[in-house]
Parts: sequence; structure tokens; C-alpha cells
Amino acid sequence: TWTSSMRNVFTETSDVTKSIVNHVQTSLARAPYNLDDFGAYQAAALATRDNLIVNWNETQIHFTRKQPKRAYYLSLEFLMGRTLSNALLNLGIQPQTEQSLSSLGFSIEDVLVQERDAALGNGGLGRLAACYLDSSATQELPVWGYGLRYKYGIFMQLIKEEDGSQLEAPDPWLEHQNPWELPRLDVVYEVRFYGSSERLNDGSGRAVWSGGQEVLAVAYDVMIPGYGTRNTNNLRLWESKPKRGFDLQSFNAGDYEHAVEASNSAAAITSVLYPNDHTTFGKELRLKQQYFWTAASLADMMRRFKNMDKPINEFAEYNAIQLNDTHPTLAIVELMRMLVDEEDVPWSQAWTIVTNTFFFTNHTVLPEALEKWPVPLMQHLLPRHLQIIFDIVRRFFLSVEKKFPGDVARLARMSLIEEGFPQQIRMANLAVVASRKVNGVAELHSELVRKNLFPDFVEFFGKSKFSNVTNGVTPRRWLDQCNPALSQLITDTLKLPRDVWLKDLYKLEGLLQHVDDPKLQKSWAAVKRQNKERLAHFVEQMFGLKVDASAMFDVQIKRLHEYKRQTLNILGVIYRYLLLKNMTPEERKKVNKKVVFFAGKAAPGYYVAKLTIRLIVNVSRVINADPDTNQYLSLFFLPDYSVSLAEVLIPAADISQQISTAGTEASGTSNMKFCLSGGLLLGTVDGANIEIAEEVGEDNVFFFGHLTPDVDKLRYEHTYHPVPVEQKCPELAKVLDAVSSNIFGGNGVYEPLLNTVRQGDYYILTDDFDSYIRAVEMVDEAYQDQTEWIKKSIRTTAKMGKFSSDRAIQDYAQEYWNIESSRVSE
Ligand code: 26W
Repeated sequence: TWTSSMRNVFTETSDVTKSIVNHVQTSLARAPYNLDDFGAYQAAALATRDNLIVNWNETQIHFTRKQPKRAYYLSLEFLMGRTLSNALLNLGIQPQTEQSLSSLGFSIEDVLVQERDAALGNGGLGRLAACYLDSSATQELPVWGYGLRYKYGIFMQLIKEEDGSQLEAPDPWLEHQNPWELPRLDVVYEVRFYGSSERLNDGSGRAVWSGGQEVLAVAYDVMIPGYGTRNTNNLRLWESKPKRGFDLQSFNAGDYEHAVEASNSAAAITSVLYPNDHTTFGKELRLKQQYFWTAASLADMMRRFKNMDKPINEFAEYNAIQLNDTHPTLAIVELMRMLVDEEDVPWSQAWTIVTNTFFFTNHTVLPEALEKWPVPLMQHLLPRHLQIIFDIVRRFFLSVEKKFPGDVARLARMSLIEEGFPQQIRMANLAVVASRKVNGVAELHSELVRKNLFPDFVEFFGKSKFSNVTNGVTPRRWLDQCNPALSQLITDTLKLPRDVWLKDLYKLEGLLQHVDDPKLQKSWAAVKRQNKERLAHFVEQMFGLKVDASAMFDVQIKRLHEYKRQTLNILGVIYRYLLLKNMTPEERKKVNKKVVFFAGKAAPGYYVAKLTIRLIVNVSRVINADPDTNQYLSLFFLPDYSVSLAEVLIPAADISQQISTAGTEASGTSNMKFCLSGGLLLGTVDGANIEIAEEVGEDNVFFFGHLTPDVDKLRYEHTYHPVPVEQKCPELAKVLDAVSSNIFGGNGVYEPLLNTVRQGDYYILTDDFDSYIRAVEMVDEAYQDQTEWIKKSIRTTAKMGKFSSDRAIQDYAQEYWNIESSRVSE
């Protein structure tokens, strides 16, 4: 009865319709006659989810039986975006669902946009994690993600009408029930905080940690379907919850506040994503999040491992753990604690297991992003873990001392503890010491990781421990889904089924042999135009202003940060505006028309980044209202940047700006997404821009600016031989003065932002401005020859094979994790 009654994925339109209607009637308890788009979305989501669950279940059973080595991706952030359209694509039931919705009176486009983004991340690191999950499932690899189920994701960004500045509002994304998660109320672990740790002093190194506060971690599973396969992996997110509802004694005594105190503090752990990108302030709640998450995840892995009945010594043969930046570094200490204190494994054996299990990815060289935790805080919150850290330090010191006797300075540099008041624990050093391999996220960045961040460790452990895995993006979301017209054109041109090239992106190279075909050029241009019109329409709705889709679309979208130099871009726009203003109407007619788009959030406490947004918004208000120039130049800051907004912006770009100070952007991933949609790259010689140029050829990108090795020298000059900006870069000085002169309003509010350029100029705008302006001129010139431009665009897309996250995940699976694919049978 069981097997004959089990259902499979619905592939017939009529079954999809039945399922949707059934969910409207039962799950939603709604009547069909007043169903709105949101209701239709909910029902379609539930119908799709049923299919996902079937495959998800099969996959879990498959791998439980098979007992392969598994890999776990530990990330505090997963920036998933919307799920429904991706699920339909991967299940292969998009056309059927479209048809079914249409027969019920709904358009699928209107239904899909009802979904709220799952925005449990800040930026690049979180979106990378999402792309990696997609590729792992698509490649049928036994990979799970582990993260936190924040009640509030990244804040919603509003722009204040009065002054153009950023306002933050909460993102209550779980307001409506979330169909994409399965609450696993039976998968629960206890996580301890505070208390005290007593060493046993029996020579075993063991200790007993007791007392303090115990919090429950409850699992929520998010299904991650692969493309063109039944394999559906799991992303397990933890929610915190009090161990006991509330303190009954206080409750009975009428002290209600005290009664719920503990329960509030437990729930607070997973209440909100920290909105900081690249900085940390040593906040206790952040450390609590990190431990809560790593402890629950490791307990879960250990339970799964023990169910296999293998000796504990083989833990690393069955488990690989990738640390997404230093945020999960406590997992190292926690596994030591579990092995030594709970499994009775001798220290050195435990250390061997640990150092064979972990792999560490570094995502930034900015010093302010390197996590450090005050020793007193660790002592208070995790007393046993502090003991273990000091034990690791002691043994590590002995081994360094043995190799480099008497080299005290080296010991101080390499120590996991930074001296000072208070002492601080250097999480990056801990991650390096305990990991089997360490990688950066692009060739240049991996080189900087070796040369600038960890040179002593390279010398100590040897070069082979440090390598590179260049980032990648999933072509399913970032080409097929967000740019369906281009995907179709590629399929037609390559004469290959879509699912072939979408799984082997190197196949795009086949476009090269058609570059000179006028028919392809024409269709290629038409697709771009169509995407630009979609964006123009979107912006017109939002701002009530006309947008000229025949103008060049120039886009910079990413977190606001000084090193990313949105400031350079906006100062360049002002420069262009002033030039236009000074031209005769006749002269203006020869200028390349341009629409500039910005989007991105600033960390709520990052003053200069918020000022930059305010400047962009106010410049846009002046420029867009200027009848002399606004046909030639307009500017938009699109609020509340998100994955979904990126999906509209990226396909519409003629060019994207990737203009970080050389040596600061570890990789960048939007650069890859733009190029995949045929948007050319205006950028510095930094991060993955370099590898993109290597692939497409330097004549197909627009590079400018000083190179990484020059940057330190320039900064030295700024400090010791400063030259006033008027002298060094008169054109830039004029732009700064224009802002100071109040033509964009503000009455002096922008001075602190302008002064970052006038004084110190850490991100070398004064050194790069002239070459930036020249590069922009070259872009304008190139755009005049539309045929040449389209050819560059086709060549760019054609050479993006390397930047598929499928390639990146293959690198990790083979060179790092040593895991194998296994297909769930049909
Ligand atoms: C502790 C505060 C904090 C928070 C986030 C420190 C560091 C981070 C991330 C590592 C910042 C980040 O997202 N880095 C970006 O990672 C992307 C994926 O590898 C790269 O493409 C970007 O260049 C890098 O800035």
C-alpha cells in the first residue's frame, strides 16, 4: 500500500492546477472568487513545496543509506532572495505552472513578485553562500548549509523625503507563514552559556562545564533543489528558544517581568541579523549568535555521524566543514570540547581530527573586518572554550618555538592572543592554525592573504595549505531566471538544449563563432533594449520621471563602503554634470546620453557611507530637474537594494562600475553577474575583475587606476608629503568645491565626506580621479560604435564559463572536501 500510494513530482498541468486549488481550499481556507495575487502566490508556493518535499525526502533517505562523506557550509548569512521561480525552474515545472495559473486567471509574473525576499545576509558573502548551495545540489553533492533563522533579516532601507538620507526599518519577513521551511520541532539541542568550567586534573585534559544558562536550538529546514536533478539538499537554520517557557516561581509571586526575562534573552539570540558588513564591535550578542549556531550545528553533525556507528577517530573521513569567514571559528573550539570532554578522546588525537575537518575561507583583507573577541568576554560567556583556546595557544607556541627558537617577535605576531587591555582573541589566526586549507576568493586576493595577512603562517605550515578558489555565481538565477530573453537567444544560437549549457557554462564559448553575425548582433541588442525598458518602466513607476531607454545605462550596486568608492562615481557624475552645464546646446547634442543607477545599503552606524547616499540622492534631485541637461544625464538612487532588485538591474546594464581601490575588493561577484548578462566592466585592477579581463581580453574591459603595489606608497605619500587636492588634481578640486558651494544643498553637511578625500585620502581618489575620468571617456567613445559595443558584449558573455559557481563548487569538492556526487534515482 505504501509504495503504491506514494506520490511523485507533479509534471502534468492538470495535477498542478488540482494541487493549487486544493491548497486554496484547505491550507489557505479561502474561496476562489476573491483570491488575489498574493493568495495565488501562497497556493502556488504550497503546491510547489509539496514537490520539493518529495524530492528532499528522497535525497535525505538516499544519503542516509549511502553514508558518504559529507560537507557542511557554515555561514552566518544566506542571502537567498525569492524561491518560487527558482524552485519551478529546478523542478522543471515552470511552463506547467504558468499555464495552470493562467487557466485560473492569474499571470505568473504578477504572482512571482508577491514573494518577499529571504534576506538573511548583508552582501557578497551571504549571496555567495546561496549560489554555492544551488551549485552543490545541482551537482548532486552531499552538502548541507547551516545558519541562523533570524526573525528580522537585513533592514529595509527608506530614503527620507526631507533630506535624502537613509532610514532603517525592520524586515519582518516571517510575518506571513514561510512555505519554504519545514519546522523540525523534534530536532532540538541544548546550548549552554556562562557558568563555570572545572578541569578534572586527571591528566586527561578534560573539564566539566556546568551552570549558567541553557538555551534550546530548534531546526528549520529549507529545501535546496538542484537544477535538472531530483537531488534536493538541506539548509538547516537554527532558532533560539527558552528551555523553560518562563520562571514559574516569579510568575506565581506576581513578578511577571522577571518571569519572562530569561525567555526573552533566549529568544533574542536569533532575533536579528547584524547589519554590519566588514566591521564588528565585539558585541556580546554577536558572540552568543556565533556560539549558539556552531554548537547546535556540531551537535547535529555528531548525532548524524554517530548514527553511522563508525569509530570517532574517523570523524574527519566523513565530515568536512567549510568556515565562511571567521564567523564560525568557535566551531573549532566546540569540536575540541566535544571530543575531549564528552567523547573522552585524548587531546592530540582530537586535534588531529579537528585539523583534518575544517577549511577556512577568508573574504576580506580589510583590517577592521578581522574578528577579535575580548578575553574577559569569552571568559564570562564561554569559560570552557577560553581554557581550550589557551591550551591550543600553548601547544602552538611550543611548535613555533621549536621551528624558530627564540624568535619572540614572530611568536607575538602569530599568537592567537593579542596583548593589550584587554587581551583579544584573534579568530583568523585560530582559524588558520586549525584548518586543513585556507583560501582567498580570487587569485589576487589569495596572494594578498598569503603575503599580507598570514605570511608567518605560510612560512610555518608551508605554501600548499594556502590556495585559491575564485568565486562564482549560479547561472540559473543570474542568467536564465533574471534574463530569460538572453537565455533563449543563447539556446537558439548555440543550438544546444538550455539544460546543457546551464550546467556547463564553458559552452557559452560557442557564441564566439557567431560574434560577427549581424542577425545575432541585432537580436542581442534587442534583448538588452527590452531589459532596459523593463528597468525604465520600473523606475518611472517609482519616481514618476521618464527614463530614456536609448541612453547608456551605467550601474553601481553594492553595499556602501569607502573602499568600494561610490564616492568616486558620484564625484565623476558631478564632473560630467558641470561639463554639460558649461556646454552650448549644440555641443550637448554630441554627448553620449547616460542614465546612472546606484543602489545599496549603508551600515546604520557608518556615518560617511550614509552621507554618501545623501549626496547621491540630492545630486540626483538637482540633475534630474535641470532642463538644460537632463536629456543627457540623469541619476537614480534606487532604495532598498535586494536580490530581487539586482535581478531587474543587472540584465539592463550596458556597463557596471567595479571601482574599488586596488587590493581592497577580495573578489566581487556582481561583476560576474553583469558580464554574464553582457554588461561591460568599468573597473580597477582588483579582485576578480582581473580574472574577468584575463578571460574576455583587456580590449573588452575598461580598466583604470593605480595597481595594488602602488597603493601603500601613495598612502605613505599622503601622510608624509601631502599635496593639496587643488594642486594634485584640479578637476577633482573643482568638483569638491561645487559640492561645498551648496549647489546640491546640505549647507555644509557633506564636509566630513569631502574631507575624507581632501585629507588623508586613504582610498586614493585624488590619485585615481584623472584616470577614472579618462576611462569613462573611453566608455563613451566605445558606445558610439554600437556594432563594436555589441560585439564586446557578446564576447564578454561568451567567456564567463569560469565564473559559474558550479566550477567553484567543483574546486571545493575535489581540492578541499574530498566528497563525491551521487544521484537520487528517478
Ligand atoms: C564581522 C563583520 C563582518 C561581516 C561580514 C566581517 C566581514 C564580513 C564579510 C566577509 C564581508 C563580505 O561580504 N566580503 C565579500 O565577500 C564576497 C564573497 O567572497 C566578495 O566577493 C567581496 O569582494 C567581499 O567584500
